[in-house]
Parts: sequence; structure tokens; C-alpha cells
Amino acid sequence: MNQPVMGGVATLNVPAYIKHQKLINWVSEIAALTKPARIYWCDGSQDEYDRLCAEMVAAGTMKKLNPEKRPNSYLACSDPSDVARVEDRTYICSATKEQAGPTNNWMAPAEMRTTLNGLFDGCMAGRTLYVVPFSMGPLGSPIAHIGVELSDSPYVAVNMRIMTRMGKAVYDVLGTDGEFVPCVHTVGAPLSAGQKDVAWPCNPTKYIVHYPETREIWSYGSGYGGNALLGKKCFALRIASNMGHQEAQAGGTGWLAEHMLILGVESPEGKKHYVAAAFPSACGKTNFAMLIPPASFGGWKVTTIGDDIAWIKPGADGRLYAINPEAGYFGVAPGTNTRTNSNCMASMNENTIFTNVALTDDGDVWWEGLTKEAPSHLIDWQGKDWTPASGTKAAHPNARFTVAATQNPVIDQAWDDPAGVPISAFIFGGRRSTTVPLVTEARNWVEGVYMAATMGSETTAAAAGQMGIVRRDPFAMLPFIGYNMSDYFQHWLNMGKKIEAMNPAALPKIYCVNWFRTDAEGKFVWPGFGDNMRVLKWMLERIEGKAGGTENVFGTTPNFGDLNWDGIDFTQEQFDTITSIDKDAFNEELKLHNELFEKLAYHLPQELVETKATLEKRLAA
Ligand code: SAT
Ligand code: MN
Repeated sequence: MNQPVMGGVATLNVPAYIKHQKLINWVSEIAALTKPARIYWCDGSQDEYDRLCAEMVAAGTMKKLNPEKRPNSYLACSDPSDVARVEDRTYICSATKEQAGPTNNWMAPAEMRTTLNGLFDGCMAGRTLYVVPFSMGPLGSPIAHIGVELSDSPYVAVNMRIMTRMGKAVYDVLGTDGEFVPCVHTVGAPLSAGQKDVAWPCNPTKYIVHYPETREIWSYGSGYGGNALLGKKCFALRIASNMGHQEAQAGGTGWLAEHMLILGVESPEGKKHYVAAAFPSACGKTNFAMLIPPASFGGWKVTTIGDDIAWIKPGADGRLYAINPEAGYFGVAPGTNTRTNSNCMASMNENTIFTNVALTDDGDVWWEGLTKEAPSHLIDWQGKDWTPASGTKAAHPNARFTVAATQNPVIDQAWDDPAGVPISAFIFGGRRSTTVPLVTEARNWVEGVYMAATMGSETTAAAAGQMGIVRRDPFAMLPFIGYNMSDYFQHWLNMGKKIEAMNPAALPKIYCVNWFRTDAEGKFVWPGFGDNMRVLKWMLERIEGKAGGTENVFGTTPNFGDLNWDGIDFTQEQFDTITSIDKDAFNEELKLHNELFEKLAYHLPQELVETKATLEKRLAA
């Protein structure tokens, strides 16, 4: 099939192994709209990856790092205006505004289509349209889903090869009429004849658009991370959360698509549990997922299933089974070093794409926090000479690395298991310098859902906008729930009821944690990282009915003596600083819960309102 695309210059050149007519027609249609100079069908091979990277090096988009220091690795530096997700440009275009809810930007689908049709018309001129087939989840797994991204960014194509199961084998799963989520992406920078390209093309106008009814994603103007790698937040969270909810609406059990890492933890006696933990972007999910227990915790092992996203479905035994739909990590580089996450450091020894870190004089990478002392000279993420006296950051605070999950030295044996792993506990954590204690166990599922629903967190560099202000970030999903947030809460409450009806013992426990409490000087009190194992151990012992705790206003919290302090100097006084519950602060906090509930009044589950009333009574007592 080599027919020219209507109205464009490219020919389709469909490989003979693709037999899916609807897919072919769709590519043809998008090419007719976007008018690329060429169409290239990715096969996902190593050869192809190497070739695309070499082309980007020639074009100035990436630099090849010193192969002796960092074999087969690259550095890409973005346009300074294109460094993070753009939440205010992200839309959920459901049929009605209520379906998107008050926490999402909404526009009527027809209106948005008119806008986008204008923007996408000719947007790929002079560029190559890459057809990127990918599976979220193990190929052919009953929990997995397929997507195809059409993008004019080779950076997207190579990152998708690391982040997903990308390539030819996807077409075997699709066959002649399999379902896929169509994803269209452009950097929005058409090239006229003879015009020289820039290193990182993008457009000041940006749109990240989701149509939940037709399960489509359209992304315009950005080449960065979650804006452009559409399998990640757009598909695996916004569209997938819709799919799981729609399935329940249609009378099925439904499922959950969550912003969660999944880790395995094994005791010295060989007892193993899996837990899923939700934290907002850039709050240490990757570090927690690869945690190395303190030396004094001989025999305890932590292994990684995933570091960012979990798809979770009830199994026939009533337990919740989770898979990691991704195949790689797109983690935050700054702050990562051999002390904070040596497994992560080991995973990026080779075959890594770095984005917006600094370049050393010997052709390797550097970022703030990598070493105690900065090198005396660097090329910063904006390509400028940098010295410690420059007074600027050498790497962007949201600089990232992209690596295959298989490079993680502590990858869990079951990470690729199509059946998923059974979840024993959910952990929800925000970044809070005050108020929220180190760890709290919910008394029951409803109280746990309340804790997750009212979670607050200080904002980070992962999203464009002001940093460090507390915002409500329910379930760490504020920017990622693809439908009405109150309906999402209800979906979680219903899931608990369904599990309880099937097998009450299978209901995971729910915990709320905060690693980020500070002292009077503003310094973190809790050491975090590997020492989070102390909290994890307490949770596992609670699950097994072996650890103590005290009931509080807000669930059950450990006493100083309930945690293991071997190998650390941590005083009762320090412990009190990060576990104390200040009634005044909590009363202030409840006002913010009120604000949230007022905003979410439409469809807000009555059970959450009642939980708040109980909490208020306890606080007043
Ligand atoms: O930009 S991403 O969405 O890929 C990373 C993040 O914000 O968690
Ligand atoms: Mn994330």
C-alpha cells in the first residue's frame, strides 16, 4: 500500500505485516490532516532505536555521551519553555462538563475538535510522522491495553520504546480488528521548504486533550514527558481511569488506574507482601520503589514492580491484583545519588536517555545532588557554560532519565507477570512540612478513602506553575483523574464493598504517610529513603496482626516503641516532632477538607461527609 496521502506529499508505505484496515485508514486520515513529509512505521528494533538516536545527534536534538563513561546513552536538552507537564492546558472533553468535574479543564468535544482541526492542519509539514504501536502492560495480558501514537517527534519514538512494550509484536496482538487507543501528537512546529530545524521544536500554544467517550488523545505543542509520551499519564491514567470506571458503570467489577508505585517486600522469614503507594509527581516514588533497607535490617528485601503507575483489578479470589502498565522509568534526576537510591544509579549506567541534566567536560552527566561537590565546569541544561559560581541550577529541577525497567538491579521476578501481583496495602503520601504525622493506619476502608481523598501536598517542579504551595491532591491523582472526582471517590468506595462481599480478608489496609515534616529551622526531621523501611515494616506487622499502635483522632499511629530503631540515632523527641497531632493545625486542615468537599459537592459520596463529621467530633472531644 504505497498510495500517496490525500493532500500531502508523503506516501503511506504500510509494512506488509500490518493487517488492521481501520488502523491504516486512521493513519492515512491523520497524515492527510497533518501533512508530514514522510511516514515511518516503527518496528521497535534496537537497530531502529540506534538509527533514530544517531539522526537526533546529527540534528542537534541529542548529544551522545562518552561511551566509556555511559555506554549507549544520550542527553537531550529541551526548549527552556518546555520542561514539565502543563496542567492548565490539559483538557478532559467528555460529553458534559459534569462528567469531567470541577477539577478538570473542560471544553465541549465538538468545539475542541474544531480548534484542534485548525491547529493540526499541516502541523507536521517538513517532518516525519512516526507510527508508534505500544502495549501498556505485558503483551497479550488480559489486563493490558494497546495504543498507537502518531508523533512527529523522534524523541517521543525512542522514549516510548523504553517506556512501553513498543514495536512490531503489538500488531500481532491487534490482528485485523483489535482495539487500540488512538494518540495523536505533534510538537506543533511545521517546517517550510528549506527551513532549518531547531534542536527542540515546540510551540508556545499547547493542548493536551482527552476524549473519554471515544478514548482518543490529542496533544499539541510540547515534546516533554507526560505532555508527549502519551502512553503514560494521558493513556495509563486519564483514559484508563475512565475505562475502569466505565466498566463498573456498565455492570462489571471495574478496575483502578492509579498514580502508584508497586513494590514487593520480603521478610527474613521469606514472607512476601506487595504494596502500592501513591505520591504526587517528584515526591520520591522511584526512590521508595527501589528502597534499600538499612544495614541493620538484615534479610529484608524490597523489589520493584513499578515506580509510577498501577492498573489494579479484583481477581476471582477477591484480592486486588496490580500490574505496572509501563516498561521503563521516567524518573527525576536531581537529588538522585548512590546514597539516596543506589539501585536507580546502577540502572542508569548505560542505555539511558537523560533530559535537561548538565554535561560534564568528559562527556558524562551531572545534576544537583549527584555529588557533594559540583564539578568546576559544566555545560548546563540550557547549553551554557556553568561553574559553581554561576548561581543557577546546572540541571533543571524536573530533569529526567529514561531507562528500561529491566536495568533495575532489584526488579521483582513477577514485574512482567500478566496476572499481576496481589496487593496487601495501599499507602498515600503527600509532601507536608507540617500537620500530617509520619504514618497513620486507617481504621477501615472508608476512613482510608477519606484520608486519600483529602490528601494535600506542596507542589513540585514536575508541573509548570508555582512551587511549594499546599494544594489538595486526592489520591495523588488531581491532574490525572479523567472523570468527575466525586465519582472517582465513589468508585473506590464501591470497590471496597465489592471486595468485602467476595472476601473480607482480602481487603487491603490503607495507610497515610508523610516523610516531609520539618523542624523549627525548616529542616526535614525524618531521614527518609532507606529508613522508610522502618515504617514499611510496621505496616507489614500490622497486616499480620503483630505490631502495636494507638488509636488517634485520625486512625491508628505507632508509638515510638512500635518501630524498629536498630542502627539509627532517632530520639523519642524527634519522633514526637513528626508524629504529634496538633489540634489547632488539624482544625485548620479540616477547613481545607471542607473547601474541597464544597467544590466536589456534586455526587460527593455521603460516606465521606459522615467520616468528616466523625473526625470533627473526635477533634472537639
Ligand atoms: O512528565 S511526567 O508526567 O511524565 C512525570 C510526572 O509528572 O510524574
Ligand atoms: Mn508520576
